[in-house]
Amino acid sequence: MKSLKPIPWKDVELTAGFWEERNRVNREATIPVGYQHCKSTGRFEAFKLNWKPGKPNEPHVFWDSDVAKWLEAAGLSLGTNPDPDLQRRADRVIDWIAGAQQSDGYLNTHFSVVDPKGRWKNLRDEHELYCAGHLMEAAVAYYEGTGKRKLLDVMCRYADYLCKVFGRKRGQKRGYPGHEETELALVKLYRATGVKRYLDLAAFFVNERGRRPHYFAKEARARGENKSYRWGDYDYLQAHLPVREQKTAEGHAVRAGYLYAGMADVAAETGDKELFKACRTLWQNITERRMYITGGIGSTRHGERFTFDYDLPNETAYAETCAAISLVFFAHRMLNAEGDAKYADVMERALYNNVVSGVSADGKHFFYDNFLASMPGSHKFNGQKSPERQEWFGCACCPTNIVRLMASIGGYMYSLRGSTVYVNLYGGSSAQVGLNGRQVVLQQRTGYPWKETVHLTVKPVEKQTFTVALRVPGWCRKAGIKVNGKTVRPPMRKGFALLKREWREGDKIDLSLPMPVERLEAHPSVRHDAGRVALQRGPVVYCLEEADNGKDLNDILLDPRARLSVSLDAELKVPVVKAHGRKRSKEGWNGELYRVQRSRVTPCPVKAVPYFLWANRGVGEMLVWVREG
Ligand code: FUB
Ligand code: ZN
Repeated sequence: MKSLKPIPWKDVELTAGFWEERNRVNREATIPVGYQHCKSTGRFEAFKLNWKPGKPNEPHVFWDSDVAKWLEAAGLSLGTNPDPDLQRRADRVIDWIAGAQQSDGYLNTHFSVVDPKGRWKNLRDEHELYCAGHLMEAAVAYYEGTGKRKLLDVMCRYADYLCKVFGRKRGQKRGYPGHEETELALVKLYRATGVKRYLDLAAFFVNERGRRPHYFAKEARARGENKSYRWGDYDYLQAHLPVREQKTAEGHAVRAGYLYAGMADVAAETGDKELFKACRTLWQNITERRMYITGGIGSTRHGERFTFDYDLPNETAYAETCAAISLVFFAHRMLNAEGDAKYADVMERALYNNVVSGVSADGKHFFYDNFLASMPGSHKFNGQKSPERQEWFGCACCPTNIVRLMASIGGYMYSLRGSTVYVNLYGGSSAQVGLNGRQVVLQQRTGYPWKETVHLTVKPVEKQTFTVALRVPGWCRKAGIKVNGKTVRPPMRKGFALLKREWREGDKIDLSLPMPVERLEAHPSVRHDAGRVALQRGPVVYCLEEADNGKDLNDILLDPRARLSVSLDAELKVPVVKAHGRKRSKEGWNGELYRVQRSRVTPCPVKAVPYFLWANRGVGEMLVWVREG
């Protein structure tokens, strides 16, 4: 079956509602904040290549990627919201980047000034190809957003150089990125330019990975290293086996997500069924055994990685913002490859929960790891001393990932295959779709994910027969659809309701997606969630916060029969969930640590708020999986 093509972000105007707001906050707050941080930390300056030993702001091995992701966001944003000031700043950054390119096409600040002899000596750890990939993505976004090709030309020169350095011919290196990213970026560059060797290089990187003799071992020997790799057999970087033989998602979660997205891209472009099968197997392992209810992946901060099936601790969850974003990338590619709404369900789960949790409501503060239970004082990592979003991080991968994702969110909403337009995500928007050479506008009006109804207006330039495929989310048990006021029962295919007819200007579709609050149970093998439930309404996972429920959230018991009511919260301006619960009391405990006598349990009100909004009202406890009883 032919794959779906996403409707580009540029052709989707966000008009109102959840994603319009997140995209606006991103534009007005996060992009400027990102610029300031890249400036004040010396990340921009690094491209001037004037750093000398002993000077501050030594260019770090992955600083280039932060600038690239900021620039990608700028390009995306300029494509939908022209802003001369932003364009001027971004153009200047591009001039600096272009000025840092070496005569052979190579471009990397760290290896140009800090470690010039180190070029390509340590692909395993040093992020050179990762940075190259992010710069390629920035170049494509900036070109597509502004029509300016200076950075695109720079990055094509760099990619041409990479095509000479890496490959199977004599004198070439049979290496591949230690931190994946370049694979998917090369496919983007190929799609933007039509230059086939970029796709070939992406396929080479994917197919070479994990082969024996092991490139990383050979490379380490050449560096004179004789101790074994600290992460063991290379599963940390998904190079323990050739990718087609990998059955479980292993290692560093961001790397894994980027690799799988790149594999899906290469499979889509080359028609490689075996590679796509490997993507499906890995997808299944993640979503059936290794993913948090929030769409987070990576269960431990030790190696920021996957651990083993059903190991999903809450208080020590890692669930890095970047990892959830990498899952969104993977899901989007699988959705378009298979036209199956189940992928969009996971994409939506990650977006509304783990991803948006990564940024504060004001767009200026960020989470790196996204716990599902939190006690103030218990998290000390990545500069995160308490469960509060931070202004920035020394390792700034997450804020810069958020900024580019939020700028491109419109690009995830619709897809096209032949004469079928797919609506993947709901949100106030207007999409321009070229159908059989004729223009069709599809407008959405909706208060989703808070409201249950979505109103679509179809506007073909002239009447035309085509199909509007509406995603019926997996969480929704009883969707209702009306066309021009009349109830219809269209056929379903892979989670999409197919509305085929001759559409005329102004035809209306009303979709209702009843979203009662539901108690979700985790698979019995998830030991951390035993005896607990999570509350979910529509795609949004809820949590308890100290601000509403006081301390000791683990002492709260939710009766399985308790009514869960939904009301609009005056302060948060979103629906919150309320119920009557019970709470264990500390009264009468006098210095004992253990005792026979049971604690008193008293009635208490329980209030749950959307998980992604947690920690916007000061520091306090938080809990997603609530005890039931
Ligand atoms: O290594 C580059 C980025 O920094 C990774 O993607 C993140 O997980 C963090 O380790
Ligand atoms: Zn990150």
